[in-house]
Amino acid sequence: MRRFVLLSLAAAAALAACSSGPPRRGDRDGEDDRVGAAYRQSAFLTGAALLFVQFDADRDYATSRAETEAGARAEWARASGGADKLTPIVFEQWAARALGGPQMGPYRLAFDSNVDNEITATEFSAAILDKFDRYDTDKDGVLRRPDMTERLPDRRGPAGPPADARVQKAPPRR
Ligand SMILES: [Ca+2]
Ligand SMILES: [Ca+2]
Repeated sequence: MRRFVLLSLAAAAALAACSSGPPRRGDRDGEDDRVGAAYRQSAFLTGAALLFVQFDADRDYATSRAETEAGARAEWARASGGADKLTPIVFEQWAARALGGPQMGPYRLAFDSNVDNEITATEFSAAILDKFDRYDTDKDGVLRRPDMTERLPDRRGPAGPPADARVQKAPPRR
């Protein structure tokens, strides 16, 4: 059973920008096979996954909920610089550094739960823990690398998308 989750357009764009990005159909069958194989070995990773990897304090390739809570507190301290709220501009600056770009999810509105244009420490941690719970599909309280990556579909499969169809089913939205 193939499972598609995640992914923002920005993540796909970032992937496209790297040297081993999505293939173009080659002129020769051999080239097409080679590029197709590389494409099938590619995977998506979200900005949230970057945080969860960072939160793995004991470096056991598994991020527990406790590590995530501690990591969210530490990240709040870095993002806020001691302020009690994040303005949109400050959030975008943090997102650019921590998530890989201002257009990488999770987006600001996923954090600003009361939509008052400011993000409090409580909102910040809650949004990150919400992401943790959504990624933790088997509900064992731990995220491992396979919980955070998605393989691209085989573009040449019978039901596969065209080569430029980079986005699969959207993640659950808040
Ligand atoms: Ca760990
Ligand atoms: Ca708010």
